Amino acid sequence: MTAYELAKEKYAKYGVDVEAAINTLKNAPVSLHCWQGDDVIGFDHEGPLTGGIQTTGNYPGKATTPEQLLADMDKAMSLCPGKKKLNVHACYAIFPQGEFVDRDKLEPKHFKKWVDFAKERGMGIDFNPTFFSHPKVKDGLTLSSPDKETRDFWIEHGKACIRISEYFAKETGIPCVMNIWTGDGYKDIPADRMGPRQRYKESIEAILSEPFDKNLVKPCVESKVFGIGVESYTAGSAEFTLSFAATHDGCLPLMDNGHYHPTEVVSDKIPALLCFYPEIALHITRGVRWDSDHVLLLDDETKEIAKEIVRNDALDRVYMALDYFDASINRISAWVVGFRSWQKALLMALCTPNALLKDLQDKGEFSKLMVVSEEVKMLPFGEIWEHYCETEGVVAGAEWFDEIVKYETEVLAKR
Ligand code: RNT
Ligand code: ZN
Repeated sequence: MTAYELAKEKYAKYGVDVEAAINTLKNAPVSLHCWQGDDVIGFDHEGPLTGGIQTTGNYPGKATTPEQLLADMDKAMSLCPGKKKLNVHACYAIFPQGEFVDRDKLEPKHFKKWVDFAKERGMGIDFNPTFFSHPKVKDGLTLSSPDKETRDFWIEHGKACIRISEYFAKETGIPCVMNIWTGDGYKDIPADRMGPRQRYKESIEAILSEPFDKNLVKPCVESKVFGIGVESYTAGSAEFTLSFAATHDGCLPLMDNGHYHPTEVVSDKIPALLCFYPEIALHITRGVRWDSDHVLLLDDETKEIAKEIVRNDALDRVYMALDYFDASINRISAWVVGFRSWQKALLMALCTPNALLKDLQDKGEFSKLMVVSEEVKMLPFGEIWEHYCETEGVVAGAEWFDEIVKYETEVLAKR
């Protein structure tokens, strides 16, 4: 008997079907964010990243052209098991030499290279209007600005992004999740908290008035508790976005687990939302003390988030996307560590005897529930992970990093 077969038997004793778990995971898409590859810069402007988010670090070799970024993503994905989807920001438009249009005038053709890339690999694409790093961000505000011209520019951008999202969905045959996040807010105590939110609401409504097929485009609103430079107030707070999504048909709430007070956990919010929303979306990240967007690891809350999706049978109701950006380490390894960590968390959740544990809870057998929960943690998960990686054609151990070192020497170091 192989080590894998022995491990599988141990799981079976708890009623867990490991093969079924692996097959389920193979069909659950996870969106890989293009912006880890170039520190959230994109191709449509020269300047730095501004607007309530920040990268730190200056590790050499970052991608500065579409060709480099696509090659780097390819490398990262080749080292990850599981089903992938691309997550693209509008600032990653690819213009032919010498051509440029501003964000309110973007068209599907500016993303054709992304579509070609995705189609060749059988992947879908998620999309994000980019409401930051742009001169039209006025006093830190976009869709909630008191200035009508500013709002109108960004509404036009949002509408253009809906058209592009629909194009992605039609081309790939896979629905496109389009996430609206802005850094709109104030550094210091606002004199008016409702005005900006009222304008934000009307602006998002104007964007969503662009006609689209709800089966193809899944617009989301992402909340945030604060951002760099907007520490005192954000227009798109948790209550704002949740209420917006609840009252606008076809609009999903998106929770980024870096966007809450440090003792709040998204794992507990997922089942609450699933009682009301047919579908929700997530940005999976790791905050260290604050919304620091560190690389995702297999830590307790990551495992807990995966558990809530899996044990509520909601893999087809929760759109999962990674969202972090570390410029201080090899960016490709950052992608891979995060993606693999999330795969591990999902596989662990799928290999947990969820039905048994729920039953113990419902019967009020809390002593046994605690005992079994703790013993289950000792099951030989490593063997299952190794087998899963093998069937996906990627290495299970840390040797994948050798590939990164090779790529760094042969490709990144020459940039
Ligand atoms: C920022 C939000 C947002 C961004 C991306 C780049 O705090 O998390 O999702 O990270 O849109
Ligand atoms: Zn996010």
